[in-house]
Amino acid sequence: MTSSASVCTDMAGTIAVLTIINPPVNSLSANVRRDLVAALSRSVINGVTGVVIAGAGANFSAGADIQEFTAGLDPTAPDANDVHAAIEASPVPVVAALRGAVLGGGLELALACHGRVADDTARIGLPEVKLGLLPGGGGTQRLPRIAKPMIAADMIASGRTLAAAEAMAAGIVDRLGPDVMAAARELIAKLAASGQTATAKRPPLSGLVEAIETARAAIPAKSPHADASRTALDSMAGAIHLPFPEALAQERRLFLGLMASTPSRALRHLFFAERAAANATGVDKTTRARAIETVGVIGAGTMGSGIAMVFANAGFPVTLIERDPAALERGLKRIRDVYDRAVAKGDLSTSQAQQRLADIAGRTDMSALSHADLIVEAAFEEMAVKLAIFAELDKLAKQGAILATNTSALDVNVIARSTSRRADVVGLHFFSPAHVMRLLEIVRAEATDAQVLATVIRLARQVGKTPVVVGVCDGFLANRLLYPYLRQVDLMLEEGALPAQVDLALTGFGLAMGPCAMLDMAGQDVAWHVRQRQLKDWNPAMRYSRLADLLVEQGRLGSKTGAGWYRYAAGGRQKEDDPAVEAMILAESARLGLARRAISDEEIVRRALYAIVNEGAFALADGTVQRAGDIDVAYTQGVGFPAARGGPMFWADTVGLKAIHQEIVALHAGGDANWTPAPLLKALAESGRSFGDLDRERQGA
Ligand code: 3H9
Repeated sequence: MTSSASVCTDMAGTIAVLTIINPPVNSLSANVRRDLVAALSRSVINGVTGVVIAGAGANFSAGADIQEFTAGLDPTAPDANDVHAAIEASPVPVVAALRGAVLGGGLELALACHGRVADDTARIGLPEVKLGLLPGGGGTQRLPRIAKPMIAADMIASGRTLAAAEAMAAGIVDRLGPDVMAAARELIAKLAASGQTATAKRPPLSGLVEAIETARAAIPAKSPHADASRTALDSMAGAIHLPFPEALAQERRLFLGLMASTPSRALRHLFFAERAAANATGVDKTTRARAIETVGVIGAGTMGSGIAMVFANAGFPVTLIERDPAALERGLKRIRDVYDRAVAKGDLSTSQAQQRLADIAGRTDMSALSHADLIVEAAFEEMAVKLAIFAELDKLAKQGAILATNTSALDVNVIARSTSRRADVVGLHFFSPAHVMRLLEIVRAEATDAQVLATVIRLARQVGKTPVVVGVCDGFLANRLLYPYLRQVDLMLEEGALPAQVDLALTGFGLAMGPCAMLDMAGQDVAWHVRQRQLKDWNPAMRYSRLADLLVEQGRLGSKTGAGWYRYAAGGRQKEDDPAVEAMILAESARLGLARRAISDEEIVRRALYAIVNEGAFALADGTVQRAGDIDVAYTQGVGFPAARGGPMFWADTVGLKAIHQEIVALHAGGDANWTPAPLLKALAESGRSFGDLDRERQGA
């Protein structure tokens, strides 16, 4: 055995097995590429009859080292194309042994080999577009020479991953079997007998033109990586009309262009921010998590039934509690309806739906929760109700059970302190609809145990949620930052804008929904309750608009009552502007003596989003949130902020904190305390640093 730092060479008879060792996912960093080329050339010089390339551990390779794209590519190391050229120049067959992740540059490496074998753990794909990139190591050129064109074009444009059997059917994998090394040896023997052909020398399979056009037409207009998908297909088209080396050079050029683009930088930022968000102070990979086998959910309303589905969808047996049998039945029906719709749409098989339904047991007696490892309370949002439930749970839950509340605003410390087991209490703030939205705010109360946090963080990922750990404060993270945003919206309505203009400006920026439509959907009464609470200790120096209160006074609670900022037809599905709302807004401006003025879309976007950024800086300073990246994850996954802009804090960095701070100072000069500049924003702006710099400094600390 010879071994360099990241590639180990073993001899199996006359075959050299080169194993990539670069934990955790064998990304193809500069040292791996360098060591692969060296190990390959050493093997050939030593007269081997074949070479197998494999990955150490569970994965072949998850592709290029994404960090390198930001840190800068090492010009002294061979690039991916150099590695692939060395493989294709090999006088003996080179076979890739695929297991686990075979993604991006990992698949490109395998495509440059003369053959591929896999076991059924292999997950094979070119997900580069999801990072705003395209396969830049020959993937757009070699895949269409190997895989069925429709599948190749779809994989490249959508980033979809194939299971091993699908990859075999598509022509990507030559042999499938449980023992990849045995399969690789057999394939080498066969290739040695028949002679191997470099993939680059093969012609593209026919039908590529049509496949590219089909894939192009299928790119969703609202995809955060639509540009990357289109560019990837442009690159793929090079396989049709350009000689291989020229097509490869074109691919490289297009790849480097995307790599430098803001959407790709934003999507790469979110990739790492999502993973970093799972790290909370005092919790790391060594913190022991508790075993969670059974889950209880209290409350079968919209939230509770959604939460029950989250766990049942991941295979956990769930006990769903509702005191009143009729309310329980309504909750169970809501769940059945969701599964029925999923079956009708072909998203679930009938047996999967039945299994999930069977995993949710409805009960009216809280004592049914005495064996649950995790209990999530999703009852009515009132402190007295929650305290009564936690008092009962304190008596009946087994020792070590995690007691979670799904409150979206109440003080989790107060709830925890009311029990005799404060360390076991945590907030789990799901976003509605709970079974759809990926964001999960994990609210760490003052006494929450590190093991409890570690458990719910791990569990969140297990059930397909993205956890962001936040501290206790009004609105936690996502909602807290929305409050000043919504205040600016109302103030701009008073000054001259109208709901449709505000919504269009912000959806034009890329938000999934404008603020006026969003509140109509969530219910104007929900926001009204929040404002009433906040008004109890309102800072009189903060301008307050009563416009939204007027809506509520008129019974315009949003789509559910047929009217809010808009009026609704067809059971709430069609919204239209309402002259009555415009008249109300104009009358309010007149009452306040405000001369209405034209407000540009740019001003709407700046004022609304700067309010989020400023509050984000306050939340970063007071410890509600650990990283600016956490805010970006929360906003892209919970609030519909466009991922291609990276989240509000990443976006603020692209605008420049100096400019943002200056404008906030100017707005504040008018005397409105809504615009009190966050000291942290000021400090960053004055020292020429960004929120990204702050995260890196905190990580290094
Ligand atoms: C590419 O290949 C471009 C080429 O076409 C052209 C080149 C010229 N690089 O997700 P996890 C880290 S672009 C660096 O938590 P899982 C990750 O940050 C690439 N780091 O585990 C995390 O670190 P930490 C195309 C990477 O089991 C740790 O590994 N490839 C990379 O849930 C564990 O990751 C992709 O887009 C990477 N490529 O999922 C694949 N991948 O522990 C991206 C992972 O410090 N990766 N890390 O937080 C994935 O989709 C998932 O990570 C994977 C594992 C499915 C592999």
